[in-house]
Amino acid sequence: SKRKIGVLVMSYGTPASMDQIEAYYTHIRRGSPPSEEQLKALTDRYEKIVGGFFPLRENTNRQVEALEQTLNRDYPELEFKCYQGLKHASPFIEDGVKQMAADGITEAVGVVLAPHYSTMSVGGYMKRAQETAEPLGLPIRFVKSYHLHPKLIRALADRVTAALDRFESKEGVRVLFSAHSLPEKILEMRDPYPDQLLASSKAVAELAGIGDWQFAWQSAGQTATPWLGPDIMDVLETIHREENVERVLICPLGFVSDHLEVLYDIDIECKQLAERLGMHLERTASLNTDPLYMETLSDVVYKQLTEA
Ligand code: FEC
Repeated sequence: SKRKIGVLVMSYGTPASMDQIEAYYTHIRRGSPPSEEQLKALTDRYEKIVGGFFPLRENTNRQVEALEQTLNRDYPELEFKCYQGLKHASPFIEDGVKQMAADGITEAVGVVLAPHYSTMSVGGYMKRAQETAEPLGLPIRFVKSYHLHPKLIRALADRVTAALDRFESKEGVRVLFSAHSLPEKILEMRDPYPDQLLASSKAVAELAGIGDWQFAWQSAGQTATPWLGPDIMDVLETIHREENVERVLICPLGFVSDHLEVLYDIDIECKQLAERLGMHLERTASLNTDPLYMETLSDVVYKQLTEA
C-alpha cells in the first residue's frame, strides 16, 4: 500500500457564528477578553464585509480540500490526507495534530496559508504544532516560507496585470503591495518578515513589468507599542498630497484569502479614504484556490518530504 502522509494545513481562523466573536477575540488577545466597545467595533466590521460574515472559514475549507486533491494528483505514488489547524478558532492547531495521531499518521508535514515567515506569525503556528506532536511521537516537518516560489509570483503578477485593466488608463497607476503589520520589536529579533515581503513585492513587480510601486503595512493593532510602518492609510494620503498620484492598485500579497483584513481594511476603509481624496483605487483579486497557488503549496510540501 502507499506511503501515507498527513499534512497539517494551518490558517488564522475566524469565528463560526456571531456569538463566537467574543471567544475568538479573547483568544487573539491571549485570554484577555475585549471591552464591550472593542467587541462591538469588531462585530460591526464583520457585519459590513461583503459576501457573508465569516468568508475565511469557507475559503480555508476550500483551500485545504483543493490542496489535498492537488497533492494526490501531482504525487500519485503517495497518499496525502490534509488536516486543518487554526490559530484562533476550532479546529485548533492542536486538534489537527491530535486527529492525525488518532488516524494512525506516522509521517507529517506542516504548512501555513501565509507565504512569509515571522517568528510572531508562522513561527507561532509551528511551535504549537511541534509541542503537540512531540509527546504523541508524531514526527512533523515544516514549510517555513514560500514567498519567492515561481508559481506564487506568477499567480500574483497575473492578478496585478488583470487588475490594471480596470483602470481607464494604466499611466500613473501606483502599485502598493501590502501585508499585516507587526510590532516593531520583531526588527530587534532580526525577523525575516519585512525582507521577505519586499523580496516578493520586487519579484511580482518585475514579472508584471511594474516600475511604479512601493510597500505599505496594513491592519496594525491598537496597542501602546509601535507597529511597523508606514501604514497604508498614511501612504494613500502622502502620495496624493506630495506626488499627485490619482490611481492606486493595492496588492495585499501577505494574505492568500478573502477575509476581514482584505474585505474590510482595504475594500471599505482604504476605498473610503481614496474616494474622499478623489483617487481611483482598485485591489487585486485574492488567491483563494488559484491552481498556481495550490501547486505552490503542493510543491513545497513534497519538497519537505524529499529533503534529508
Ligand atoms: O476574517 C477573519 O475573521 C480573520 C481575519 C484576520 C487575518 C489576520 C491575519 C494576521 N494577523 C496577524 C497578526 C496580528 C496581531 C494582532 C492581530 C489581531 C487581530 C484581530 C483580528 C484579526 N487579527 Fe490578525 N488577522 C485577522 C484578524 N493580528 C480581528 C483583533 C482585533 C484587531 O486588532 O483588529 C494583535 C494581537 C495582540 O493583541 O497581540 C499581531 C498576522 C496575520 C497574517 C499572517 C497569518 O495569516 O497568520 C501577522 C487573516
